[in-house]
Amino acid sequence: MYKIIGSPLTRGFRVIWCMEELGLEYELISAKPHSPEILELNLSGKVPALVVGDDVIFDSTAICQFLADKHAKGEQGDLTHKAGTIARAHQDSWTQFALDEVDGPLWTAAKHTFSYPEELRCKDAKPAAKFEFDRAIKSLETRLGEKPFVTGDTFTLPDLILCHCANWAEFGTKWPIPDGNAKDYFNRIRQRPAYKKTMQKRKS
Ligand SMILES: N[C@@H](CCC(=O)N[C@@H](CS)C(=O)NCC(=O)O)C(=O)O
Repeated sequence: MYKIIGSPLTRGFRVIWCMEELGLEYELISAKPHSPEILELNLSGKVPALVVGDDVIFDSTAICQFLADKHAKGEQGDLTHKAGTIARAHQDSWTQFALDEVDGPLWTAAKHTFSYPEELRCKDAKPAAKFEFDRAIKSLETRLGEKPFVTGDTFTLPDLILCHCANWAEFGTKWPIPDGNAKDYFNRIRQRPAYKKTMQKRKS
């Protein structure tokens, strides 16, 4: 059985949600960053990690893509398009967008608010990161258009990562998403049963 190390209050949320979408069995070790449970596996102390047999995989997106590649049942469903297709190239492009342009500014803001030692925190970093985040949301609104999900009709991994980032922004950093198609898109995704199940774990 898969073992997830990392709390649902962290990017571990993405991995739990992914498991729920795929209907997989897993054990959750709800460990905080730099806790003994993660340091035993990852010297950087970063969560999440996935234990697969004798191996350990780091990085939430790599873990989720691995799980989707391994367990997707449909031709183009279950979180991922098939490797080597144009649809997958667009999906991977969206994944990079989510990480570079949406996760990136959120992480910068977090580092300069609580993660870095106080003497390294820069007071101008947060507004600059917010500028970058707002620009990314505008770009999402334009590129998404009327589509239900970023790659079209199918819910894929970048939708999951983008929605996790939207939660991080709205509920954590307190950066609102303006009314419009991006906000509607996030609210639609939040209706998914696997998302609701994951949210329950976050609260319990
Ligand atoms: N790219 C990694 C980032 C992992 C990461 O930075 N996790 C945070 C918690 S969400 C952490 O453990 N931070 C502790 C640190 O940076 O030292 C992923 O997606 O898993």
